[in-house]
Amino acid sequence: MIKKYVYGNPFPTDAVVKDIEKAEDKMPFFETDGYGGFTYNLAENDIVYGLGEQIRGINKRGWQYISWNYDNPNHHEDTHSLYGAHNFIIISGKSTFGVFFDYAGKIEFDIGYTQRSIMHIKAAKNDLAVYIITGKNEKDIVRQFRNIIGRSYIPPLWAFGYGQSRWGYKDEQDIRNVAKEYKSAGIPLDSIYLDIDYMERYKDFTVDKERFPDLEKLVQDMKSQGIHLVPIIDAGVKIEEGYDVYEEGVQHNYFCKNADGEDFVGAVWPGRVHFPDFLQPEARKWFGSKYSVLTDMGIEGFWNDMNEPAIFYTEDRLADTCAEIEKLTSGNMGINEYLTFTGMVAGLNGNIGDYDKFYHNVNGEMVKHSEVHNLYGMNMTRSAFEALQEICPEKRTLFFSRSSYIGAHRYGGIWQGDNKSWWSHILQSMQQLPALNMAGFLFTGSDTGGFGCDTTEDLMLRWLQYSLFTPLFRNHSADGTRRQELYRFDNVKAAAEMIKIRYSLIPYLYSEFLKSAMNDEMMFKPLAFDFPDDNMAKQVEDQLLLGNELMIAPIYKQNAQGRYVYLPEEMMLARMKSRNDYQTEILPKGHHYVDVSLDELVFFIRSKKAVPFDKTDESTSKADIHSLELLGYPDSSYELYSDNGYSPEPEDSLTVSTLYCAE
Ligand code: MIG
Repeated sequence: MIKKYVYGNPFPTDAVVKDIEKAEDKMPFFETDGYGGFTYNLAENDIVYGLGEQIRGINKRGWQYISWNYDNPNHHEDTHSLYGAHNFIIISGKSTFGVFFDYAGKIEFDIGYTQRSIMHIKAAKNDLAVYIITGKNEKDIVRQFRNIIGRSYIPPLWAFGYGQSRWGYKDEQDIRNVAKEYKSAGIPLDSIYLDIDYMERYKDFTVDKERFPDLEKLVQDMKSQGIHLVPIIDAGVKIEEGYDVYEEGVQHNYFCKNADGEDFVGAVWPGRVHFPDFLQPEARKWFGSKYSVLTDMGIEGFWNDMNEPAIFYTEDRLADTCAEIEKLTSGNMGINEYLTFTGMVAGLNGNIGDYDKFYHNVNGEMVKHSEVHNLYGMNMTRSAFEALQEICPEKRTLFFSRSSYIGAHRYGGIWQGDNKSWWSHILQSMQQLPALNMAGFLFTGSDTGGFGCDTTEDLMLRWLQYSLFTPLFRNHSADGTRRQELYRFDNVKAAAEMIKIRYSLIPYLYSEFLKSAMNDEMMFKPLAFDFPDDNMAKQVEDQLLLGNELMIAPIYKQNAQGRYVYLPEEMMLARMKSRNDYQTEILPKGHHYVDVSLDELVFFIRSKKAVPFDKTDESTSKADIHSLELLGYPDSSYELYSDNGYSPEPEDSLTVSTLYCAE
């Protein structure tokens, strides 16, 4: 059952798409203070799940989280905000229920941080809707919630292939080289990503003619090798006379305004920019229509970046800072002046005060950005998704975004933002998955190998052994870091085998993805969601159930030769060096130490189950369900969902077939 409680005058977020009548009774579970504060007393063993893309564990207890979409490439345990705002949690324990705080501005979740047994949620203003969801269990609560927020985005099948990306590919030759090297190393590849350098001076919807003289031909050449090019689109629009996007935006008032009604100026990669006012339906339509510049060249997928929006600096703050610095440096600089000076410079990027300085035009009313901040990225992807439904109505387009709010899951996927080549970020990504699925985000994954910092071969192999299970499977890294295309490592053979295993698993991953999207289920679940009476399962933070058949337990520690795994039931361990060379072994319920060498993938098939496995597939364009075998328990069966991989509605081409395990 879902009940909606309304406080004040909430800004419509469009997160919820079903009509739910406002409840008039007193909200259960929470004490409310009338100022946007909600308090719940946690019992000693209550678990709090959710918050989507937030840092820390699957169980969110013991930290404070702030939903304020934020570009933080240096995030770690101490961070409070990341790129997305996903204000849905489930409290599981003494009472089990779900709660969604539908609020477009800043909202804080103190989950047993200030006081261990108290959860306090505080919205910046008392203008929000709160949904309380009760049900049979956690999965039932998730299903009900997902039902009211609308079906999750389903990407084209090719988006399940392996992708190579790097910030730093400068020209056509770089791209052709990546394709060539992957081919000669015998590693399948379905996509190459174009980062900001394909653009002319970082201007959206332009192509640098010197570095990419004929993008259309490049797109075609790549496609003939089964490779899709996926360009990036940034939120900020460069201020430059003669640039159509800039001029049209100014002319039609499609950009965010400052308090004086002028187009607001920030600075990001292109230098000085305006930010499209994605809250205006007309502006969304206009910006979205621009994607046709690239789809006309044969492009079928995009990633949307910098849409928190990230702001390196604003002109006024820069001017103030410079003036202040002049004063600070004029005399003999003492230590206090020095600290003020460094603080001011560091404080330019992503300064929270800057988000008070611009406005959206919402039906003629100027709404301060900070009050609706968390909706910006969502509406950028919405703009693209809705426009592409008109531009290419016959097929799905790949989209994923960096910033998001619940509701954005209907328009595209998200990647988990700028991580680092740190072992802890494998675990961090895993822990985000179930919470993201709760919030509707199914198409997601991390920058495999790590974005910032220098990767190592062993980190890459272990990361592949985790990421090969995630729907979005992309190797991405930052300019200036160690190169990490798979063909650069000594043990390219092991990496190649991992990628091939991914292709063998795509029929399963895609099938479970479709089931999750169509039935409002989670593709990745904490163990306790399927084993609610198992107290040990509740404590497992580094293993996940994948679909209804698998459990994954990746290695995320350097130099580990294996790891401890908890099996909540008897399971079949599958151990693979390659898809043609594997062993299986049945292990009883309980704790096990499992050896896993660096070139080996280990995963678990749940009791009496099996998964489809394709030993030959090397590209999503050639997937053939007739070559599927079942891997798992004898006499088991699997219900396979498949479709043509591109129709906007999966129902239009869905086949459900039951596969039986031979012996
Ligand atoms: O300020 O486009 O998260 O994936 O490579 C950095 C360059 C801007 C941030 C994205 C990252 C991308 C990078 N971008």
